[in-house]
Amino acid sequence: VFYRFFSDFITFPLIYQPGNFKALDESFWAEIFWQDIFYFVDVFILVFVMWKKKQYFIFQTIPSIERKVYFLMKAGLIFINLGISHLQTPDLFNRNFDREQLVKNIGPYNYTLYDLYLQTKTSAQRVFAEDNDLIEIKEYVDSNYVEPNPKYFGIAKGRNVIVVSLESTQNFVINRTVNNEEITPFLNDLIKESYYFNNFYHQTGQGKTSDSEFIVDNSLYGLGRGAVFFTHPKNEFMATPEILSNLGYTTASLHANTKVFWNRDEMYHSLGYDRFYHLDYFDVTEENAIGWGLKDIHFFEQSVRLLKELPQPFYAKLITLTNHHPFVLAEEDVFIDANVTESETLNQYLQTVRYEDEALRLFFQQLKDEGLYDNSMIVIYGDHNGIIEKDYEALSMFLEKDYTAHTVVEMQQVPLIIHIPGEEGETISTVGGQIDLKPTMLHLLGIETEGQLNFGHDLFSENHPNLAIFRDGRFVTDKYVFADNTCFEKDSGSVTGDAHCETYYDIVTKELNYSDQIIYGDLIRFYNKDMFIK
Ligand code: GP9
Ligand code: MN
Repeated sequence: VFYRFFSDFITFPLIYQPGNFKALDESFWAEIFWQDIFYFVDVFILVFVMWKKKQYFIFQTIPSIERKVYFLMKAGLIFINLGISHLQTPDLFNRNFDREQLVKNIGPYNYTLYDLYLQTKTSAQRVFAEDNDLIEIKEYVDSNYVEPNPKYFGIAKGRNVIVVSLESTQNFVINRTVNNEEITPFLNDLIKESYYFNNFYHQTGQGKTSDSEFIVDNSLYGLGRGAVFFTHPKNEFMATPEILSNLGYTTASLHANTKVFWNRDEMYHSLGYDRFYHLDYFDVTEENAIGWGLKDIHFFEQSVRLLKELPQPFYAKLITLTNHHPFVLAEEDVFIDANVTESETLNQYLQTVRYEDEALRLFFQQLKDEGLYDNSMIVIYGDHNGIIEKDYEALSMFLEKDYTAHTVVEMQQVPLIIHIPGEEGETISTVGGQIDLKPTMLHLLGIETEGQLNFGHDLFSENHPNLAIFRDGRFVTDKYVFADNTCFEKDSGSVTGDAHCETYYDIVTKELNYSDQIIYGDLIRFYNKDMFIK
């Protein structure tokens, strides 16, 4: 069931965040089928036979020597298996973030043991880390720094920053219609007067929304296993809120869910948020809530009241919720008839996205009414996919594309809209991802980022590397897409020679592993902070 929902294998760190699982109830039941009972048929048969035919079962102690031989042979087999896998795919364990390949090569049982080993290893990593570990990484990051584009540097200087994280919002909904009606009429208009990035990807892993928050604020990758918000909330970071807070901004996060969800209350301290407006600050009633909580329209409305009270300039992040799996809406909130695909989930998704768009329209109106609009920069991005693997085929059909690994990568595109009132805006096709947002935003605010430990690059820079690395090792460049161990041409989607992708292979592995080392080793604590705030 976990794989069905997340297209991923469970890892040990996830087991330590059961608080989140409770809220996933609804999604869990939506993904469980009655046929799943057949997985347990052997257990039923065994219990039945044990009960009826007791004579078949003789319980006796195995002699110690036989036990030893058994375990030795078992261990031997595991090592042979791992050895063969290593020979076949030498990079397998160096790229252990690619769980799909890992499980294919060593099998689910060995994978579980290996994950346990990783769990032990990474837990000890902080203790053994030292300042020298940071030097090589810092050199790598410094050598990849790209200069901001002077045309855009500082164009939003002194403004408030309103970051809106759109739950499960993928880019394919933009400029698309169902039954001749736009799915996102407001956003379609907004992008005409904003910087709209139409080649922008989410890079989240198992930490989903929390990963997107982490990546956006830190310009580091989320972890390959588990969610940083849960595993390393006490680490030292140099996140955007902390940097801005030091420069006199008020920093806040607004989200109408319990404060402990994704361990936000703890993590936000480390990221430098001065204030966290969580569930307790919102007025939630039976009428204004659905599914996971406060409906977006009400969330925005109540948030504007809170924003009005914030000392300016502020950096405020608003996280929406209604467009969350399983995408349920009250009848009065259905603004579009989207019964257009085989998949009921996808149809519902199109409707909840349409609702979210309406909520955004009203939000902008309220910002204007309250005098918060003109002096702000509004950054809107999608946190991660909403449509899961089960519905990829239906989605491919809806998009009129073949269902291939290349199409699945395309589905990982999320919208990024940077709206600066007074600026004309343009559509920009640079290939980038959430990791790029920190330097991009800071440069727009006129704040230098050279010397910071950012793995991303300013999306406006003329030297942006045009590379988006996904947490599982897939990647996209301006010409190629690497997925499912295959190299594709980006535009045509046809398979091309591996050599085109191989050039990026080392960079990708290096970046992901360096970023992990920073988090597991808590390496930023060794960073000389005077160097990064200019
Ligand atoms: C929960 C919200 C959704 O507070 O951010 O989390 P998700 O399941 O999308 O990670
Ligand atoms: Mn989310």
